[in-house]
Amino acid sequence: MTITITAFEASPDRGQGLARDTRVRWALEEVGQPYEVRLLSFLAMKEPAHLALHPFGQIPTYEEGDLGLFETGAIVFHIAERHAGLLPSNANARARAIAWMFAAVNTVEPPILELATAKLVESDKPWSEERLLLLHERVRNRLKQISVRLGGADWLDGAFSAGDLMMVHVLQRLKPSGILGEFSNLSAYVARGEARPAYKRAFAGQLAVFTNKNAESVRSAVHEQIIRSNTMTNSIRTCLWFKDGRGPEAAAFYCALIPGSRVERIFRFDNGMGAASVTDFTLGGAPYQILDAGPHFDLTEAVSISVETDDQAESDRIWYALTADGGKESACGWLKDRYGVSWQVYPKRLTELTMHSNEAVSKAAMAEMMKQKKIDIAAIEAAVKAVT
Ligand SMILES: N[C@@H](CCC(=O)N[C@@H](CS)C(=O)NCC(=O)O)C(=O)O
Repeated sequence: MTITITAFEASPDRGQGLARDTRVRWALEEVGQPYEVRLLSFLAMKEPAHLALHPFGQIPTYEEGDLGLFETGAIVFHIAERHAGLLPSNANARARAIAWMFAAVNTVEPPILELATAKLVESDKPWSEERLLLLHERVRNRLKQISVRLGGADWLDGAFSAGDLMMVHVLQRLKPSGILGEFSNLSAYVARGEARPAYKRAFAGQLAVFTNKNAESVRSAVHEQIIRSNTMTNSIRTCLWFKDGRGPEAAAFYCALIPGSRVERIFRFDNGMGAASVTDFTLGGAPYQILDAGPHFDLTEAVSISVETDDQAESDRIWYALTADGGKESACGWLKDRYGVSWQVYPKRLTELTMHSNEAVSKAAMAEMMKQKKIDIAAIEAAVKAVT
């Protein structure tokens, strides 16, 4: 009977193997069962067809004939029960291996996920540093306990089992944090898991999805789904990539600041590394989107929001609000706001003068503008007057 599992069409971890289909792929590779993979977009995961299979609208799922399963613990357990290679035949050893599977998802994974989520979405909070210390300590304690139990052994309880498979995959998420590196036997344990041929095949399989689709589709998969949705009114938007979980907050701030703006909708999802979101909004009539989905890209001055205002007073109002609370003045009417987005803010008189048909006027206006940070239109008018 064909086995079909589901996985992210565009995994937010960009093929690092953290998405949980990797552990199911690994289990199937260990027991030598062929399988097919159905790739899902974030929105398809929340549609009725997938919800019938997975009540929480997540990946992975497992289908085999009439059987539909969700939860990686249950899926890997099912695979291990049906096929030799992942659970010992001795009844007590088998029960202990199953205990390690539960320990991985029930006792070890929750604090690790909490730490990852706190780093991703709470780092701007005033209490973040204190909370991160606490969460690090909680994770460190768990690792200490596993490290003591593992000691110098290769695996947690005798031969490699489904318990090790689950534990190694859970611990992998900690690799970038450096905490795992504090425990040399645990680092070696994870490396030992990753060196298994079955793991390598599973990793390559999930990486191929990312490589085939490339980074572009991480963004476009979400965007495509939004275009298809009924609530969409505009099909073209400038999309800004955020990575710190403050996308919805930024959109609300911009909309409160610029007349004729509104937040149209916020779509939140868990991208496997923590909370992510897509915020559609209209800024002074222009459609924008913020895709806030992890640390892959940085904002840059190469993309800026250009605001032409009626007069100096309106420019000043917007300028002061955008440069406040961590924003930064740049040159010639440019600034970077507290979220790292670049803006150009200038009264429309500046455009009239710098694009004037009289070259002496446009040159004088341009030369004066180049000296300024916030645009001072009176000084520019004076410079123009001096040459005409
Ligand atoms: N406890 C579940 C967790 C499943 C899970 O969190 N899946 C993530 C991907 S690794 C997901 O689908 N996230 C998207 C979402 O929740 O919307 C399991 O082990 O299967």
